[in-house]
Amino acid sequence: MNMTKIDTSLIVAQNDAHEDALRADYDSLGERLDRCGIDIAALTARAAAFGVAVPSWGVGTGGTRFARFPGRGEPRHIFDKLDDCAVIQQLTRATPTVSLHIPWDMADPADLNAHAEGLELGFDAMNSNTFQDQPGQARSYKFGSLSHTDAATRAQAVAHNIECIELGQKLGSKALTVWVGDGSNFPGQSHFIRAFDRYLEATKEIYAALPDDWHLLTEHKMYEPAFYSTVVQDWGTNYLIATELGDRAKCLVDLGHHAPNVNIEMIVARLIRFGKLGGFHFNDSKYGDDDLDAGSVDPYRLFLVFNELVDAEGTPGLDLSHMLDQSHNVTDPIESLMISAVEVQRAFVQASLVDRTVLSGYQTDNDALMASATLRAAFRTDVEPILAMARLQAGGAIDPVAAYRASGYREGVADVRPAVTGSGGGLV
Ligand code: LRH
Ligand code: MN
Ligand code: MN
Repeated sequence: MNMTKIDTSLIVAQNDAHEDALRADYDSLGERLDRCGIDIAALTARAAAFGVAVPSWGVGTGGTRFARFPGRGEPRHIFDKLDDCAVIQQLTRATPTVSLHIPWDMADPADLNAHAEGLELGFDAMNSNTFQDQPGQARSYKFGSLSHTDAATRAQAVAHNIECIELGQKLGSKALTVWVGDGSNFPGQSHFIRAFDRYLEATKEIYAALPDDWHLLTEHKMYEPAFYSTVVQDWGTNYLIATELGDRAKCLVDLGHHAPNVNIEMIVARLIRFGKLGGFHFNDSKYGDDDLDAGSVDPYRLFLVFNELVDAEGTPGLDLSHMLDQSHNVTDPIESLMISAVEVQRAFVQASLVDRTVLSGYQTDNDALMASATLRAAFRTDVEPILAMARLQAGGAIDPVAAYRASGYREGVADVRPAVTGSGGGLV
């Protein structure tokens, strides 16, 4: 059963209005790329094969610790969230999977599978949550989870992660992403070495429960919610964790989790070199973990990250989980996620244009100016016709936001999903 969320005839009608112009732009770009020895059809197929997972939590309006201003038709539960994710995939054809957050999305796996199958969606990495307390939970995470001083609290956090793996196995997931908020707010509050030892010991128990064909992705973050020290604060610590745990433990890089001005693309290259890059949470930021739409502030940085990834293609064992991780406070989350998925795909295609033989020659000759110009030439190329053609050929929309707005989907769900009033802060 295919539960199409947007009427396909509407997409066809919308595309009809744009198709002639797209074909003209596509042909013209094709000629230009051909002069550089690049086959536009092959590049379009490459774009079409690219996918980034949508975070289930991203389709609800986000918030800050000050306030949350819900929009119309907020998803009530994971099944509404999956419906919204299906719209994103139907129109962009770039988001075939959804990344769940447990327990926010806890439901019967048979129901989750049936609903996702009907929407032609799959499940990507599972995300555990030991940074909030849940109703009825025996021990509190106020002072940490996997690194907590209390053994029973650590055991509870380990058990939750194993539960996430077990649920994920029933959903066809192949990775567990572990992010903990553990840390301290005051100098002296926590013993750095002992806290990290406790974290390692607990995380090894999770790793022991990992199926052979799974990855354990640990996600570092410099600060927040702890403001003085964080147990898994940077890529160095993350690398140590992945190395201590074993081959199937890899580092997840969330673009918003670094100090301002940090050279993230270089971290990416280092992790690739030592076989420890596992995946991404894409978003953009200006100041910290802003969770802004991918590519909205610094698209060149996103391109530079993909430049490393494309350069490393074919590296044995490089098998990445690409996910978005964003909070949409002032936009319709479906629109933001569609635009973001396309921006990530755009960076991938632009990075695929880099002439690596030429670049390597400039690097060898220490021709800094021409090396950087080679990258910028790829970044400046407007690959929109390739992205739009990939969508058109796959049954998506040439202009996803326009098609979405014309469909009236948001108004339709607002009629059946009760209005939600604003609240204080929070992620959910
Ligand atoms: C932490 C984080 C992590 C969580 C998500 C909700 O800031 O990036 O990935 O699971 O946000
Ligand atoms: Mn994240
Ligand atoms: Mn984050």
